[in-house]
Amino acid sequence: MKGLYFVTDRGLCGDKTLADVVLQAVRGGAACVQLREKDVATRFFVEEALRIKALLAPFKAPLIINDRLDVALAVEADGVHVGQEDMPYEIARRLMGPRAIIGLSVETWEDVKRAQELDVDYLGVSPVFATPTKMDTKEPWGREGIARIRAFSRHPLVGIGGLNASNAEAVVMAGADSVAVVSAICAAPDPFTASRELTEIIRAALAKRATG
Ligand code: TZP
Ligand code: MG
Repeated sequence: MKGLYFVTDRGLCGDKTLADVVLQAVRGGAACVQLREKDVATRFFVEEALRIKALLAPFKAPLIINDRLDVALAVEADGVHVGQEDMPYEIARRLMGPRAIIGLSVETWEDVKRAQELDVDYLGVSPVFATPTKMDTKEPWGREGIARIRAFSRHPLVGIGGLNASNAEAVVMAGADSVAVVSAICAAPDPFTASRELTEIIRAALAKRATG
């Protein structure tokens, strides 16, 4: 998991359709899309996931479903992202198979320690900064938290929470391999340009980190 990771929120898309925002995000360079739906019926979730999957097919970006393993299996998504209260990793792996991308949110140092025994594909460091997009979060990790996890963990790190063009470089330099954003793309007046700008910032920071 590397680069820009786009997480959807249909409530933040304004007059734009979610599918259009996803398309602009991947055109702009997003390396991965997580479909995150909190308030839709299962039938609609499955249908939307199939639409987004078809839309992503020409791009290399994998489709990851937030939380709902049933939906991920139903649409044969590339992966699933689970939180600490969601389906246990081992069961998600058994059901999704060895090739699926499985991400796990870590909110505390205990979570990070426990995750070392799991072959998750990445840790979602949540939240990096406090954000109005998700209010029920624990203490933000900050850049120091990312650096501390980077020094300890064997997993790729995806930072999420309050990330945008003004702090993406610093978060990568602190050790994130990927920067996940919701509002920085969904609520942007031009999601394509926002995605392109973020993609370029992250690419440059990863190159700088690799050589520096
Ligand atoms: N998990 C932790 S913070 C967050 C999620 C889904 C929301 C991030 O939203 P934004 O708008 O990128 O701060
Ligand atoms: Mg969850």
